[in-house]
Parts: sequence; structure tokens; C-alpha cells
Amino acid sequence: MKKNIFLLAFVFSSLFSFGQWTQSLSYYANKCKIKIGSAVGGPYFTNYDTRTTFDMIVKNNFNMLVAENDMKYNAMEPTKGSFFFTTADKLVTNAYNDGMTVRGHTLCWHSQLPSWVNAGLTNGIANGVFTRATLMAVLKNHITTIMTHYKGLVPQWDVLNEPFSDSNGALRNSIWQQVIGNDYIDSVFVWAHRADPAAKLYLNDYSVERMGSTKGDAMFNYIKGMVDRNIPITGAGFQCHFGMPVDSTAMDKNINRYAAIGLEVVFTEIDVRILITDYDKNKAAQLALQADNYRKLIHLCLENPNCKTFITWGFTDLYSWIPSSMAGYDHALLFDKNLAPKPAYFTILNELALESQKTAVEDVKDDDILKIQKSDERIVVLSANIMSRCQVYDLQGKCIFTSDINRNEIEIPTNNFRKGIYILKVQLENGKVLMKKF
Ligand code: 9MR
Repeated sequence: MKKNIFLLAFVFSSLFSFGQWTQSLSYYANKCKIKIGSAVGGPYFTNYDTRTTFDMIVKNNFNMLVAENDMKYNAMEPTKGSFFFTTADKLVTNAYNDGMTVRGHTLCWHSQLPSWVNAGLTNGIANGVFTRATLMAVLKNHITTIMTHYKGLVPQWDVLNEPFSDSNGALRNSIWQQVIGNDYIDSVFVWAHRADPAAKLYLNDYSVERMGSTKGDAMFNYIKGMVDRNIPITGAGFQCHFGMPVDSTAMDKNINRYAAIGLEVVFTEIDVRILITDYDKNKAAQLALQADNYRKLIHLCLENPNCKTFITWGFTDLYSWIPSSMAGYDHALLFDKNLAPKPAYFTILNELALESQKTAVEDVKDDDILKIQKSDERIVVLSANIMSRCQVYDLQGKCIFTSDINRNEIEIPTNNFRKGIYILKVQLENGKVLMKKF
């Protein structure tokens, strides 16, 4: 606990004292080998490469992006057989240039379909415009064309989105289910796998996060059946559109049962909404509560080896689907409407920082072997053994001091140092490497 508070304090102080994004979610997430991402929509493209706060937040904090709407069926195949890749290509190219990857969302869904597909239903009921064979050909072509276009470039795909009905966990009677039949689900995964065998393939839905919930159990049982049928599926996408409190215990159980059948879980669309009336009454308390709920979620990811992707559905409350779709709720994301980071942001940053430094910090034990004396003018490193190399790194991994003189005592001038935390790395003459945070 004490260590937590200390680390939180240094993360805060380093962020503010450096006055820029010297540390970021993706900086630590990369060290933890997890994907931390955000969905992005139109504002991403208008802000791209403008070096505005928006642009810098995206580039500095995420290592994975998702098109909020631009890879959906109506965006990609607005007219039958004619594909529109321009916007999605921009996202994939920009992300690649910025050292990020893109999560594909989504190939098959009952919503955001173009009118030429929706023409197959009248008042929600299949009308004979498509037969099983013609609709299978349409869907196969859609999936194959897109996945071939992005082969090797988009490592994860929500192949299927929201196939379960809300009431009883049965399959939703979408156009796909009505016209093709329940086996459309197996087919979409097989087609996707054939087009890009290396891509990870997920079935994504909401209200499926908790073990013991109707939809959560229905989805698990369905996916288990797919595994038994040898259908190529990598895992479950938990959308995580949450109110408070988040039930992390039931989620943990659910993640574990997916692990037990060899599957991943991805948190695909996280937001934790706040009731506007509560927020207006006590903003600080609500933001603290929200931060605690986000902490539970990032913990689930850090503690479960089969959960390594954590995506929020947007990053700023300025652009979020929540207020327009969930009456009475808002403020669900990590940055506020002025693009300022919220307590939830710092909580996640802190949890990632703690996790990423476990190895380095735990290596630092033996004060008898290595001592650091600090004053404003100089730092002196003292060792019982001869040091053959002494280096100082900042938290971005940049080496800012090296000495290769074989001595027991090394003096480091402080003029290159700004306020913050550094890692001292010493190689002893006997080959042993010691690290110490100061
Ligand atoms: O955030 C998306 C919003 O801009 C669209 O208007 C909406 C249309 O259905 O879809 C939103 O994204 C959804 C996602 O694709 C699937 N899961 C639920 C998301 C929030 O509605």
C-alpha cells in the first residue's frame, strides 16, 4: 500500500514537473506486454498530426486503435461488391507509422448494415430478397475481401459482433441468423481464418462479462461449442460498457473459464459511465469511484495471462457515445471534455507503472552492496565491490549517464537531471548487475 502511494506520487510529480508527456499509458503497457487502446472516430482524422493535445494524447498513450465506425459493414461496402477502404486505410497507415496496431471492428453485425443488405428484411422479418446461398455469398465476399486487404496488418478482428439477444441469451434473429441459419456463426470464423490465418479472431458482445449472468453463460457455452467443433476462434470480446460498480469477481471467474478452454479475453469497448445527477452533486467523489472501477478492470488484465488487450471506447468525454445513447449518464472515459486526464487515467497509469517496474524494482535489494548519496550538486554511488560500469537511465529507458571507470566510488554530476525518478544500473567487476531506483 505504502509502495502504491509512493509510486502514484512519483508518477504525478514526474508528469507535472516535466510539463509534457514523458510517461504514458503505452510506455508502461509496452513494458507489460499488453495492448492498451482506444476507439477513434472522425476527430482522430481532423486532429491527426496537428500536434494538438488530442493528437498528442492518441500518439503518446495508446499502442492499439480501433475504428469506432469506419470498418463497419456500411462504411466498408456501401454498395454491393464495391468496397470503400480510404478512411480505414488512413487509420491503419497512421497507426503503423506511429508504432501502433489496429483492431478490426467488425465484420459481421446486425447493426450499421448498408441499405442493400437491410433490404433483405421487412419489419425485421426476412422477406425473400436473399436466399441462404446468396446471403452466404455476400457475407463470405465481404469478410474475405476485407481480411485479404488487411492481411498481416490488422492482427485482431471482431469477426462477429453482438449475436446474442438481450432477453434470454438465445441467438439474435438478425438477417444473418434468419436467412442463413445459426451456422452463419461458424462460417464467418472459418472464412476469416482462411483469408488471414495469422489474425486473431474474436466473438464480441455486451453484458457477457460476468460468469453467472444469462448472456455471459450463453456466450461461454456457445464459444465452448465452437471450440469443440474446431472452429478457429481466439477468444471472447467483452465490450465492458459499464455502470458502477463493476463486478470484477464475476468477471475474473469468467476470464478464468475461458483460459481453461485455451481462449483469450479482450476488453474491447470499455467505458464506465457516471450518473449525471451524482456527478453534479459530488464530482470528486464520483471521479474517485470511477477511477477505482477502472483500477479493477486493468487489474483483471494484468493478473490474467489470457487477457492482454484493454481498449476504451474513445478516450475523451468530449466524444463519447454515452450521453446521446444512455440518457442521464456521461463522463465515462479517461480524459474529460477539456482533454485533461482524469483520476481514472492516473490510476491506470499507476497500475501499469507498478507492474512494469516489478522486475527492475525487485532487483534492487542489497543496500550493503550499493549505496547512493544525493545532494543538490552531486550524486555519489558507493559500492563494496569494484564497479566496471555505472549508468543512469530515465523512465523512458534513455541512458543519460555512463561511466566505465573501474572504481568503488563514482560521482555523477546532477546538471543533466530533472526532478523525477531514475534507475541506476551498475555492473560489478565480477559480472553481477545491480539496479536501484532513486
Ligand atoms: O460508438 C459507436 C457510435 O458512434 C455509433 O453511432 C453506434 C451505432 O450503433 O455504434 C457505436 O459503437 C458500438 C460498437 O460498434 C458496438 N458495441 C456498442 C458500441 C456503442 O454503441
